[in-house]
Amino acid sequence: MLTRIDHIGIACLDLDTTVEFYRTTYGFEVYHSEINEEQGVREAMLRINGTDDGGATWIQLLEPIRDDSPVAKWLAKNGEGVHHIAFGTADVDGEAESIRGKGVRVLYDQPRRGSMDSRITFLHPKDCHGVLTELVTSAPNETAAEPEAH
Ligand code: CMX
Ligand code: CO
Repeated sequence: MLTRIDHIGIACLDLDTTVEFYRTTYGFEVYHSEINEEQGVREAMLRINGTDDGGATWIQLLEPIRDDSPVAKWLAKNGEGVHHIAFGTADVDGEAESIRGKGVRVLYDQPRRGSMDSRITFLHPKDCHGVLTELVTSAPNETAAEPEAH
């Protein structure tokens, strides 16, 4: 079962400037930031709200660290904006297999490491009415985090 919107992924040209916009305009704080080499991004996770399945909903701000990364390619074509949506589930493996069985291309054979030690996979946007869609199972202790100092 997919039980929440885990995050909205937003591609940006300058992570620090974009984080500052979200803080000063909306009051959202960064709870976590990291570089994910495999995905080719520097990212910040802004916690928006907890959810009734025990998880949370986030804004994921993404700045590319390599010109050949998916986010860099997308930015070059579209400019800044909403890059993907992610649904949360307790069982990313089972959901991915079930959705694959419905004829939707799942991009990874096995889920990979995502933000905050989550496990993630992606569905091809061309099979999802133009929306790059991520499936996420969070690490158990994810929501215990406090905002980062700034
Ligand atoms: N949303 C909607 N459509 C998208 C898209 C996106 N984010 N990215 C690409 N597309 C569309 C393109 O517009 C293009 O459509 P047209 O053929 O009509 O022009 C088509 O998909 C192919 O796009 P492309 O630019 O040629 O890009 P690639 O095929 O090389 O890669 C994809 C597309 C989805 C396979 C690649 O972006 C990918 O592997 N994404 C998953 C990984 C990822 O995005 N990581 C960053 C986030 C990490 C995280 O969330 O933690
Ligand atoms: Co994401």
